[in-house]
Amino acid sequence: MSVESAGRIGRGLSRRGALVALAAGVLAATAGVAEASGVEGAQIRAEFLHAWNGYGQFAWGHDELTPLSGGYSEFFVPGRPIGLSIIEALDTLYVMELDTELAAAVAWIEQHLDFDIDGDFHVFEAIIRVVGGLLAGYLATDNKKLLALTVDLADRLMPAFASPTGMPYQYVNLHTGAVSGNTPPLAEIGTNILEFGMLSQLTKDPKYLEAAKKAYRAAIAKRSPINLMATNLNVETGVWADRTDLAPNPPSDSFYEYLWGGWALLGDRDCFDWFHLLNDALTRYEVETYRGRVWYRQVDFETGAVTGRRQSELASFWPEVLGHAGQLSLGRAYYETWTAILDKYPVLPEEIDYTTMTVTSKSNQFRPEYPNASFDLYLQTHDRYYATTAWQYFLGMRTHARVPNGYTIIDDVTTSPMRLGDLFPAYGFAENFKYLYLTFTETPRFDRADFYLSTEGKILRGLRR
Ligand code: DMJ
Repeated sequence: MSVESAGRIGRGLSRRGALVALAAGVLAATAGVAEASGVEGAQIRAEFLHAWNGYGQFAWGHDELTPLSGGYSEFFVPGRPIGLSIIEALDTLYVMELDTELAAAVAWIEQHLDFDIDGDFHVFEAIIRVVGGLLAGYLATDNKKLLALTVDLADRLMPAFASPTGMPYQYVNLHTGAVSGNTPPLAEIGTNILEFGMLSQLTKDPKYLEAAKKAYRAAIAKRSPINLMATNLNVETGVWADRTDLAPNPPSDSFYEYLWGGWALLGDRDCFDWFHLLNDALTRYEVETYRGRVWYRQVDFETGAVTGRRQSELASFWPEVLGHAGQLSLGRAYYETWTAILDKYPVLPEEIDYTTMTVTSKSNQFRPEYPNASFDLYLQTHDRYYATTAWQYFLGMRTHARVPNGYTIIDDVTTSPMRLGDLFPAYGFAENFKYLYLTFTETPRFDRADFYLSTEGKILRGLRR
């Protein structure tokens, strides 16, 4: 497909229909209404299409849109696009019933996607974004080419797991198999079992799941006597490079998320036991109430001594894991902490020091973690508080991050108006709009009672054809 014709692929709601829906939504928001009525879902879908059409017009086939300049950038290797935004969007297009757009996306992948690239791919990002995206696309469409491409990429990534410990190197050259980066953080070591576990189930080849389990086992063996973990591990020697346990903040966050997921999606009993072992220690040593709010402080992994009191926005997904894992009241309290910050900053800053409530990182990279928690907690509890606050997030996002060519990151959320950056991260097509849409919309294409989404918002269980 040419760039010109691709630029016109996004349709769905007519412009007039979208305006009517937007007007209706303003009224609904004013009245404090927020539940699965369909009105909110139509607005969210219209905003997704606004972003998708910008990508289609200016960046089709490239990895990510730069909406202010009307251009694009590549994510993994300079000059070697893989259509990352297309891959990330597949199951979102499906659940939003954007079938014309989905057909164009799949056609692009069938005609253009080729992983024989002589360049270093970031293993963690390739797994959560690309392996996960293609897998979810396959589950949505039953298109065998998508599964074949998933297997091809996973096989090219497998050399990363051939370290002396079984924990993955950070980079693999997809053409030569050469590896590099020997001291990844925990998220990069553990965030693969869901995608690889599903791939083992679909291919009936256990090697992917076995590699993921071996990596987890090796890392968890390095926990301290009080069951805390530091952050970066050398995959060749198995020696920690630091001493701080900062979970559920990055770059440890999804290491813990995927332990729960290994149980919830794959039924892996080791993951269940490991999750509780480590999470009990986090709850004991890190959770504190500070000025009336619940936070996770940073601690020395051997002594439990406090080393820091900063909180990353990326930790705001964690309440949903707590809810699933039997700590709903702690999850709600931690979610309320983030809602209090959202009350002050309609787009959350990347990081704060909660002793002074000072913003220590003023940007927002179009982050999806807060509505991820809203979505999961709403579907777990049916408590309208989570839908209402998800809507609050949506209004902040639409007010401050919307630009003529789509949506964009924000460089400074503390200024008025907020200072914009020039990038629409591909995960925006996988996460923010999807969580919001599924919070407010009942569709026969998604099972609201039995689902599991990956850290990148890929629907690995719950798609209905
Ligand atoms: C996403 O790529 C994933 O959610 C990942 O686990 C960390 N966060 C980014 C988006 O903020």
